Amino acid sequence: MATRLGDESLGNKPLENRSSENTSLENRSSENRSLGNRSDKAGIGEIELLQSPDRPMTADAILEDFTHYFGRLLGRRTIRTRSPYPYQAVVFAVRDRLMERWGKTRMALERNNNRRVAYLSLEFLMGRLLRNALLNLGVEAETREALSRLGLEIEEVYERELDAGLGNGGLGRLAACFLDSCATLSLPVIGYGIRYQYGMFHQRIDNGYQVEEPDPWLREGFPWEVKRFEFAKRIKFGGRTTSYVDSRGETRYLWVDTHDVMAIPYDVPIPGYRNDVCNTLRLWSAAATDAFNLEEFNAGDYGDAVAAKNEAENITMVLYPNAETYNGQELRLKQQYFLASASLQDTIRFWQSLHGDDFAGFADKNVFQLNDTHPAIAVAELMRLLIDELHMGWDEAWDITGRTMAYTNHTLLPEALEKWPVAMFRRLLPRLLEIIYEINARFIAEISHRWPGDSERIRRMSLIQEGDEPMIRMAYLAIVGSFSVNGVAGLHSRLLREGLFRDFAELWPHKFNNKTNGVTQRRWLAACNPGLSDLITEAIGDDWVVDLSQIGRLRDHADDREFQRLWRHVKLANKVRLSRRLTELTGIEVPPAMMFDVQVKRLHEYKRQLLNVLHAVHLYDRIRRGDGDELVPRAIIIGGKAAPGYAMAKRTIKCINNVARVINSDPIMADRLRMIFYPDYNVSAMELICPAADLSEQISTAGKEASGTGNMKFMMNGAITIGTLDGANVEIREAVGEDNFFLFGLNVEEVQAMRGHYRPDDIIDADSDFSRVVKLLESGHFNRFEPGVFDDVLRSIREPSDPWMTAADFRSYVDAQARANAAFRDVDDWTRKSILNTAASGRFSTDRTMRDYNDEIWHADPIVLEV
Ligand code: 26Q
Repeated sequence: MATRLGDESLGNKPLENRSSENTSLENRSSENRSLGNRSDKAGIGEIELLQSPDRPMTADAILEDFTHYFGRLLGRRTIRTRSPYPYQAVVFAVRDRLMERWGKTRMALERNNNRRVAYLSLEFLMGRLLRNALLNLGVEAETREALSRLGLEIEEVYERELDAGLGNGGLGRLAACFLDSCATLSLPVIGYGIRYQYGMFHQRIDNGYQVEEPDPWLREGFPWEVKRFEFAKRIKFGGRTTSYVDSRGETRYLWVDTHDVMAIPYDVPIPGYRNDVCNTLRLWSAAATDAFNLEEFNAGDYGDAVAAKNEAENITMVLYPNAETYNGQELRLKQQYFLASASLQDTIRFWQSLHGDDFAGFADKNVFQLNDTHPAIAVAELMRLLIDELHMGWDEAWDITGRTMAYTNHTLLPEALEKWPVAMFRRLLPRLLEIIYEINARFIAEISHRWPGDSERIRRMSLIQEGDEPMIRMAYLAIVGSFSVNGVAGLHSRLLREGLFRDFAELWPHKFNNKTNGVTQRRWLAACNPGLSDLITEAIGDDWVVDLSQIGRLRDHADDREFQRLWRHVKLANKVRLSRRLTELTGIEVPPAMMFDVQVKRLHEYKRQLLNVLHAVHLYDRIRRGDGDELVPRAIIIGGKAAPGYAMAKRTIKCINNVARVINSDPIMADRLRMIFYPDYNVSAMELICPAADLSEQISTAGKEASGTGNMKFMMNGAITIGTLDGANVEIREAVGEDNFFLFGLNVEEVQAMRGHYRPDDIIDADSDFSRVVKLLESGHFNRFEPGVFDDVLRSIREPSDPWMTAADFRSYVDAQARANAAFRDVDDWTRKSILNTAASGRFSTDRTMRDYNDEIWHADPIVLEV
């Protein structure tokens, strides 16, 4: 019935050309592991090399391997600390140890025939990998020792690694934390993503303005990756569709005259924490089908041939730096389809290598988790592969699709919901458009059956939004094609059911569920905050590293004066470390005794960095007018990137920098108030920042932040949150107790109730502090020689239609800040609150999140390695 889907799956390629998979690791049966053992499995000889004995995990052996790679692979003789080579040699030494575990994990997956999860994401914001690999392997001390014998400090080597910034923010970092937790829980999860040649842009601040610079993170090579050319896939674009009736009288569809691109996988190892499991992140890179296109060469079209190669490779050239808004660029749609098709073909190829053409059990053994709608085209692509390439009937294919796809939503903002023009689909992916139309026709029939005559409902729920420019609603495609739809915090999931996806929740209530986000405590506490980590382990043992619920036992120490003193000592050391870095970056001195009041996240109006600025100006105003005696010295630290096309967000950065400049150059403020914009905020910056924070700013308009995960990192490191009842803040406050959280602002219902009769001017006029702040800003005090630069930003606050209702929450925010200020003055009590925050962070581990996904969505059995 079905034909075999080869690695270069083109229905019209002869079968003989598709035999490369027979040499794949996946095909090596576990019985054949002696040196030179031949087998005739699959009719083609395999020669399996005897595994060399595992490399010892000792300082001696690591040093030996380091020396080998440094000299013989990298061809170096002299160690220069600032060169990338010591770092690379360490990675190669560590990678040897990962390889053994990687191979064993792959064999176990094959042997156990586990249900497997493919996590499909356009973003994996991995950051640096070395420190976490050493931590998880348990060889940090040994590696430190090996390097110190060479006169190298391991910290300097860590610093030499560039961030793998293949993501924008929360959604991408969440995917990276998920991978760490899945490997640690031995869950059979493979991450599928894109190997962008340029990751998230670097941000430079020039006269207060953001300037974007490219991120050529692969320039010196990425020593973690392994190219797996043998698993390359062919991806089609363009062309047209035709149909014919086959010998059995069935209509078959062909997608022809396409412009094909190759997807080349690069694998990155994902080690679990001391469990010998090593999972895979498979990143696809685009390449031309034939680098040397013979026909075009022979025709003398050398230029055209090379230009075509360029166009193909453009697909994975750059990460789109948008967060929370989509913009309908064609290349972005190509990226999405490229990822979806390559990853699905890969999964099908793996299935066929074990089961041949029998797809009966496929849906029981595979799940595709869609990280937002970005890879949602996978719903239609799986249908296409099953129907067109494997010759399955519609019903059988739809059954498999609907039993394997699961969709996670990450946003409530309507402007962030992806919609692609039908016309663009017709041009780029004509066969997928046909399939989406067919899915929609059948779906609409289902609605009509359930609600006869309700044409308004059909219009609302249709996958196609009608109008001058008809659009495909990707979220609806994802919902219709999935068995599970989840939000990322309790409040967010409720709002999805009651608002954005209400019609769908009414139709399929069983699909909707919540999975509250988390962060991995291995990176976000153990690795980034060794001081606190050691202190915690001394108090309660080290089980928390793999079982964060244990951290609750810290509560018993919250009132212990000596423990409090040690806790403060660690926090101060972390603040000294951050303070030094701030001075390096900005030239500004920040006394570590100050309260470190931190807001780091993408710039967006809904996150309300402006509200933070209003408070900063208010403090400045109070100190200037001599009303600042009760104020504790405070450093307001703000960091984050604005999407290059988001004018208002970029103006906000300028505004922060200008206010900061005035504050920091006023001698009266010197020891009382500092304001810093942290340039080029990224994963590695957060590893330095969150251990040093006292106050965590989570101040979005209620109902707008899906979850937040920075809030969890700060909490875990003993910062206290000032925040609204939004996203996971709600659950953070429940966990830590209302006394240990500075709550302010309208809740979701109050925000909704105020719409329509919101009068910001009246609010400002009725509040003298607020009036003074606005007057200062509007007077040009912070933009003396730059008239008008803040007009748009300031106008937005006075707008009755301001969706973010910044003015509505000003008073309540300032009051909450005053409570934080008072609390900070009571050193012991603040320390107690800090300890209680860390102690209450147990629920916010991605280990818990991943257990929830697995128990309620995936139902995969853990990997069992051969003993
Ligand atoms: C879409 C189309 C075209 C180009 C870019 C995009 C795009 C890219 C990234 C749209 C959105 C994003 C990122 C969204 C995001 O990071 N959302 C955050 O997800 C976190 C993890 O669940 C939550 O904690 C945050 O609340 C949510 O804002």
